[in-house]
Amino acid sequence: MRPRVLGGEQSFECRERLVAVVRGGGELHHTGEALGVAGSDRREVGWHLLQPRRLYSGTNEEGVAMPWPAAELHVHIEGTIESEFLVAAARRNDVALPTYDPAELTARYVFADLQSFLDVHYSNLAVLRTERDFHDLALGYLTRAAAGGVRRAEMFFDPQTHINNGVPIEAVFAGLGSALAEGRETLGISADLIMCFLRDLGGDAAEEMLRAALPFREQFIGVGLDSTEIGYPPSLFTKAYAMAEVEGLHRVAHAGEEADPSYVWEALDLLKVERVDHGNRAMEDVDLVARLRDERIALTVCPLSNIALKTAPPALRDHPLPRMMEAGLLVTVSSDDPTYFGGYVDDNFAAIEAELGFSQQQLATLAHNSFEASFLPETEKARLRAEVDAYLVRSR
Ligand code: ES4
Ligand code: ZN
Repeated sequence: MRPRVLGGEQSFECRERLVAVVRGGGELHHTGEALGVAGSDRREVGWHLLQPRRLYSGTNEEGVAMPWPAAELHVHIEGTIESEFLVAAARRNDVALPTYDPAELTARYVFADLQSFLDVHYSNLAVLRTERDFHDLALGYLTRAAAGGVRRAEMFFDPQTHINNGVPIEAVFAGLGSALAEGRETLGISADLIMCFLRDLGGDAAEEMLRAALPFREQFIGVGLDSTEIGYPPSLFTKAYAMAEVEGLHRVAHAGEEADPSYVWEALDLLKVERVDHGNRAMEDVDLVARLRDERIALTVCPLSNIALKTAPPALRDHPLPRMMEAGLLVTVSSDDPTYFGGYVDDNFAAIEAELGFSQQQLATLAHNSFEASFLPETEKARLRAEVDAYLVRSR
């Protein structure tokens, strides 16, 4: 058992159990033990954190506590790299780390702002070298996400980082693609990829990246924009997003995480985004709030990320999430980079319930919104919203 206390001034305490995702005889198990899976049949797929069930306030038909059914619309697959996985991949690929003690690595995940996080995050990614690394990373996340109630994941990945590390783009797509297929088959989780451009590499690099990814067009459903925000406004990426639109790709972008509302306006007007990632600072501009509300543009808010990166007040109880919902915005809750920020989607839901005092009805609205704002077909959205309704009835 490894207790983990979320940082800052939060009183919310989240206890999790570190669990290995183990494959034996073709089946996936999540367990800290070998589970009787013997010898060469056993392979650790990844290390992810499983939530004990007692934090969940709803139940299944048998009365067993269960996490809310939800879609995760804002998760960077690279940000799910648990320290144990990081160490295992570093050893396997002969990549140097500052320490090989997973607990020590995790203890260093204390950040002053977005950039101080990105520096650690991108430096850690040097351990990802092979198709297997990408497969194991994504399958570990999907296993953990499914255990936490995620029915649908729209996952960001940063191919420019891996290409710059000397990894062939084929290995990235092959590893992620096979993990998604396996997740669908063995876990029943629906998942797709959104390719992010690194904004600090600029617009020309984004266009070049998109052209290089077009042979793999069927393996991703959209484009996004991440990394350092301030100084790299959406306007730099107008041409890359226009190319993406021609290709029939969905368009989202991080905006208003650290930078002012003009970045959100640009993302809407110039990039024609269908969702805004974070978007917290949109609340500073009443005209922008009205536009987002009227056009039903979703904001993928990440409460534990905001606390960890100081893009929201230090205590979760002061988070703007309730005000965003009261303003009529289509708000969803996601984990962003769960390894670094202290939790997965279900942990974010549990934290909101504990610290913001959200009612079951309010949590159901967030779960509903997550499916509504997803890129799933309408029939799938309706089926999953009905699942939320059934959960709500049992949770009262
Ligand atoms: C990110 Cl929290 C956040 N913001 C911007 N870019 C990112 N990449 C990974 N996490
Ligand atoms: Zn993000």
